[in-house]
Amino acid sequence: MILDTIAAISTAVGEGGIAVIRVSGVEAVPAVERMFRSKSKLGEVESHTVHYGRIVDPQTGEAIEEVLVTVMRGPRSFTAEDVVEISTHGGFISVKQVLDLVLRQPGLRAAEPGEFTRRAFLNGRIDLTQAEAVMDLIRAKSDRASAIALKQVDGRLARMIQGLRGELIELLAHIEVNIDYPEHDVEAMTADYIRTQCGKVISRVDELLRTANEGKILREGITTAIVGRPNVGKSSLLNALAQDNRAIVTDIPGTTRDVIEEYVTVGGIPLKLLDTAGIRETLDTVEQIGVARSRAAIVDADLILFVLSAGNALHEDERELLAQLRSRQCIVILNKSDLPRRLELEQVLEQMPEPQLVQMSVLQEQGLEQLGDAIRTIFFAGELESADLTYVSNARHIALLKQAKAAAADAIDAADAGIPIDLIQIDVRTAWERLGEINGENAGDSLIDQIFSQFCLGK
Ligand SMILES: Nc1nc2c(ncn2[C@@H]2O[C@H](COP(=O)(O)OP(=O)(O)O)[C@@H](O)[C@H]2O)c(=O)[nH]1
Ligand SMILES: [Mg+2]
Repeated sequence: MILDTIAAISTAVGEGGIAVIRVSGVEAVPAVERMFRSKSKLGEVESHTVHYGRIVDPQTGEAIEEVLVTVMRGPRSFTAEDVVEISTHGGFISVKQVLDLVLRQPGLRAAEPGEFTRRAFLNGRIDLTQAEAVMDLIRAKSDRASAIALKQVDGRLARMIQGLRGELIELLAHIEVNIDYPEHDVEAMTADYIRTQCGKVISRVDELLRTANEGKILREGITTAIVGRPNVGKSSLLNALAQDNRAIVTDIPGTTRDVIEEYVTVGGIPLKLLDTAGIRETLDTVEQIGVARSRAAIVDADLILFVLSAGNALHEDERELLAQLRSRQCIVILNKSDLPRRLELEQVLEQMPEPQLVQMSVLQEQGLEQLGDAIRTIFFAGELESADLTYVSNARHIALLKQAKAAAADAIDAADAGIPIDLIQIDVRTAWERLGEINGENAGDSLIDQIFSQFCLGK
């Protein structure tokens, strides 16, 4: 049982149209009612209704804010407890004053980061995968990442994991009976049952794991470095993809000196795009540091967009870079294809035999779509899976799914080898426990602490 009532500012700190203070727990309604002057008596209003009024310090009678108060009674609320949300004018001071006043009420204390979501979990309204998805949703940097997170908030993965655990618990019960009443023919049946149930679990876990790679990409984005000689149009490309003048573009070689980072979506795929300093020999100290950072970005990137200018013959530096990039996920972009062609394609092919090649003119906004196609070809074999798929994208889930699968496979091997049922039971139980760590039914306090500590305050 959770007894205390918690409160925090749930909107981002800073100036804004409105700010929201969220209060959750048994004291939420009476505490806010004490400081709320309005036609409505909060203790008597219907759940899920909004009320206009003023927040007044009950001790001094001083009016502090003009607000809207929303009352959501448990269990139909975010935390499954009574929740009151006070919407104040945006800004910092008055929100803080209202919060301070709320926190002065008996039985109230400040919420810790993630504590509202944690209560939703502890009260059984959501499982751990759903709680983690709430965080993913907040952090999502692309439409797709957000759509995937929303499905998970909705409980898709939760239901799947529960289903798998259900299969295993049936099996465990069956084994239990068999251990208590050992008869030979039942034992043979049990070995068969182990094979079918564990087989089912393995194939469904495999299905989930198949989405892991794509899920991770769609969630976190592909780290993509734009590299090439100075003045080939790297910063122009970043700006075109970001639809913003994010990087400075000039015709002076060596304009970009630091790595510029921007999240963009190309052909439905989120990229974490890095614009880098043009790679060349230079005596300028600052530019030298920039070039070193470009080389470091190349090492870390999942994908490299190597930009060449069609209007220039291949430079020695480019020849070298191409050779280095041969074994990497790389797309060669032939930019400035609006200019008379001076670049000879054969020279590129000498260094990189089968490049993904995209002709482009950033200036004339040509070739950007083909770039999206090329990225899809590399990472998704051309097609994005239907948006309907349940993705696992969280590294924690992926690791646990693999462990559960390994335990289920051990159980089958043991059954095939004629190992006594009570020993096989251990493997089945391990698989069941690992799946329970995913949805939190079998997660220790320290794991739960660690997950919720990553949340922001007020969520
Ligand atoms: N003709 C032509 N010029 C371009 C194209 N893309 C970029 N530029 C020009 O090339 C110059 C260098 O561009 P910039 O993006 O700063 O190159 P960076 O040094 O590689 O980042 C600028 O004057 C751009 O306007 C293109 O497709 N065609
Ligand atoms: Mg640049």
